[in-house]
Amino acid sequence: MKISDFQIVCFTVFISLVVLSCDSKSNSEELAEKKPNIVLIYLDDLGYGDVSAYQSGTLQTPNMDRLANEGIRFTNAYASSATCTPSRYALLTGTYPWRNSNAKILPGTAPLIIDTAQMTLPKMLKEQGYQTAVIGKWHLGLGTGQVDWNQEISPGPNQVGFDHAHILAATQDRVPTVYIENGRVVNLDPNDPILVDYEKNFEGEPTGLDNPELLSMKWHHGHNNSIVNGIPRIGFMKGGQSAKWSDIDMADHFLEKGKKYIQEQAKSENPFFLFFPMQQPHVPRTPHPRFEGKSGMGPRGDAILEADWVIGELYKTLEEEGLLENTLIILSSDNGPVLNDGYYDDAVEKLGDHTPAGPFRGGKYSLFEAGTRVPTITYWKGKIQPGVSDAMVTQIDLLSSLAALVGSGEQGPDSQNLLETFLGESQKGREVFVLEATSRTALRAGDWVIIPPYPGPEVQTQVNIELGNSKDYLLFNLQEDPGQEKNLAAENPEKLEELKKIYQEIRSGENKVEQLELK
Ligand code: NG6
Ligand code: CA
Repeated sequence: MKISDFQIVCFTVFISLVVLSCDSKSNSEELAEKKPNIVLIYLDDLGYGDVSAYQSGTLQTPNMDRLANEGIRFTNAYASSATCTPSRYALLTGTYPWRNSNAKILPGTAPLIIDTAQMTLPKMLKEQGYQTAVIGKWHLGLGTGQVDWNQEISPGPNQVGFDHAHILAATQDRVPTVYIENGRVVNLDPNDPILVDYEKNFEGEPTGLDNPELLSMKWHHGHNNSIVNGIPRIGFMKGGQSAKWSDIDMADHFLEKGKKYIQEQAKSENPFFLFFPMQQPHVPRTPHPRFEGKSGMGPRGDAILEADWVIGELYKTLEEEGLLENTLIILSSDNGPVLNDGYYDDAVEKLGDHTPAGPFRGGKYSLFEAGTRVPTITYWKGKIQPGVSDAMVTQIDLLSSLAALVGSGEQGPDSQNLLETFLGESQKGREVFVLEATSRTALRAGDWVIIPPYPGPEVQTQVNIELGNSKDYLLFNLQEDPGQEKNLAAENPEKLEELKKIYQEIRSGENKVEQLELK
């Protein structure tokens, strides 16, 4: 049969119509298709061994395990610091925290430590058409000095790239113990203004130190200032009664906000970025009564189970909204684990055989591995093939890597583009990394770590954690000795000298990290 001209014309018209109908999608629809949503779940003080997929502890965390087992489980991933504020600073700015002397554990009254002119992860994503939100713990400072908590509080998250912000200002153990939404304290009664001070108490206000009879949780060290909900806190606060949060409902509170945000965004054509920094298992550990006793390890274990449940609920929400195939989920922690961090809460007594630090030495505040080596997972249904990655990646690298994902050329000052590694398409990680712990630094290079000499106690006795302070250089080979038991400095002086040189070059800013070649 011969094909007539008429048939050819009909066929051409048909093809053109098909092409046209595909083309008729709006720009933002196409954008949304190309650019995945990003949900960054960031726990507070969760240790490497606290996630059961990491096969070291005895807690069961099925929801985190699902992400780990069906995504990539990173075994060599680092928070940038062994404490909260510096890690968060590095995560959002792609800058080593030790470059900013203000990036250290902040009081609730500290000013914002991110320059509003600085490039940030949410700003970069916003420029690429993303809606951005932070829901959870902030701890990067607010305002410029003297914050009036009864007025609009600015600058804050909204001024560094977040379209929407529902936060707690600092930590759960620091005042003010209120939620702040887009610069305003939530549920504040103007007739009962909030006053906050970190130096002195307000006359007549009870404190943990003077009024032990009012406490439902006892302080062990620090944490003996104002009492809120029977829990003594760091810092003094007066007023704002109607705005005070309920500690046991905090997980449900942030979950509800997170779910609502995802549901709203599902209706929008733009991709979204949800930064979801959770308060668990930081002190005071106040799991909802439904989780009480569930772990057999006291409130710390129960709070981790609660967090795991929240993560499962967020996952379910993404699933129900049909967003799983178009959402990259990243999960990590801001620093390593601690048991007694200032309250008597049975974390030490009921630990049993659980190993929050996994196979590593130290913990929160420490230059040893457990301070910064944290559980880290990437999950993207249908896009990321399940696997385990031993590549060295750090939270500093998320800025450049996610920029590459969404088609932005942004590069954080110290951030490396490891997108393929984060997506499991490559096993190539960083060569070198300068980690930080309470204003001290150490170098990880290849399989090696050097910790320079630091004065100060070897063990912080109150929290019972080895800090990594020593009179001499410490040198470890992590491949052979992940527990950092054997100091090789004396028997391998060549390696020590090689690493000292690299460390000094990076710290003095002479060399960009990427340019360094390990022998
Ligand atoms: C410390 C607190 C600790 C915790 C930490 C910050 C005392 C004695 N200890 O100063 O309880 O709040 O700061 O933790 O006050 S972080 O995870 O936010 O860095
Ligand atoms: Ca923390």
